[in-house]
Amino acid sequence: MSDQPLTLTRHLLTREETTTPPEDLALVMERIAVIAKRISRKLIHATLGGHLGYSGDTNVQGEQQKKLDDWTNQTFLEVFRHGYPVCSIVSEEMEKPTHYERNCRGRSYAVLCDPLDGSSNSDNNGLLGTIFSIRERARGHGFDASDLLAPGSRQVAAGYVLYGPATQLVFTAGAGVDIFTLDRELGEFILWREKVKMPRRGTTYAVNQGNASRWHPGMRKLVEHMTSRKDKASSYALRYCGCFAGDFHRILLEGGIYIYPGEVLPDGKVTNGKLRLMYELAPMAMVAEQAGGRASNGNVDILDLTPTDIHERQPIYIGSTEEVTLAERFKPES
Ligand code: AFP
Repeated sequence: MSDQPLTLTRHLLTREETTTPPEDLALVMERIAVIAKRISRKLIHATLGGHLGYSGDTNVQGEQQKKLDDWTNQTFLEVFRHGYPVCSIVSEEMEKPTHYERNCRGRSYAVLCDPLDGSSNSDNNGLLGTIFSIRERARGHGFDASDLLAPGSRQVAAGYVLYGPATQLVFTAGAGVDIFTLDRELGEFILWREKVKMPRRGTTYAVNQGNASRWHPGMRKLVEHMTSRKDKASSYALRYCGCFAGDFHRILLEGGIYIYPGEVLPDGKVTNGKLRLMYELAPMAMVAEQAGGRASNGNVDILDLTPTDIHERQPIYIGSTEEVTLAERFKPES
């Protein structure tokens, strides 16, 4: 490690390129870093501590909650209770935003999050993540989230934490993508890579191929195209771990594409897939674009979509420019 480890907070306070005041970003990210450290520590002790399995509750999406889903969501709420200048939390696990009036002074922000991404991996020691998006609240906003229903291009910052062999925090505030690794002895996120660039083309694709019988014909043709190359050098390998943050991280560093398409139901109705626009897709799209990659719903760039609901879902094609542009050519969603 370098003799002069650059911590997340110092890095944020000493850069000049963002339009959002660096002090605000540092205050918000200090809270997110505390949450990430708490989750990282909890996960290390989760197996022997009896924190695995289902809680018996379902979330707003009708999905069964794991004990860790609930715990990580509560951790967000506890830590941001004293989280000025963040006055609202929007989470996958809560139907409505939680609002902290005491933090609402002057310029204020909302944090939108998937507290534990890939939670089905929690019972098998697999990869897990936390995805976050930071948006500035409109002056005079109310208790609801209506002012937040704006395109992802309005995010002021976004990123994710990946709990793997190392805990890493990936962050962008619109001036490139930086990756920090948690030094457990120091208890600090230390800058590992600055202004990361995603390769223009990759050699892997990530998709739940078990759903293929419900894909649109265009989506099936796309995967057929990607897997039909005879020469090994230009063919794609399938890599899918069931944690968006984990699959995306590989693509950020090595290139390729992650896909979660819409599905055609037996009655012919078409779904928007599984992933949520505001706290899963928009933040990852901001990271992808800032690293030189792309994110599309098959027709429109993810960052141009205006959500109509905080829990809206959209199909996603995200990763290297070449693969996302190739995917769009197959019109996978029509
Ligand atoms: P959770 O955030 O509810 O755990 O869902 C994980 C996820 O949204 C994403 O991280 C995975 O890539 C995707 O779902 C996996 O879904 P399938 O099990 O349908 O492949």
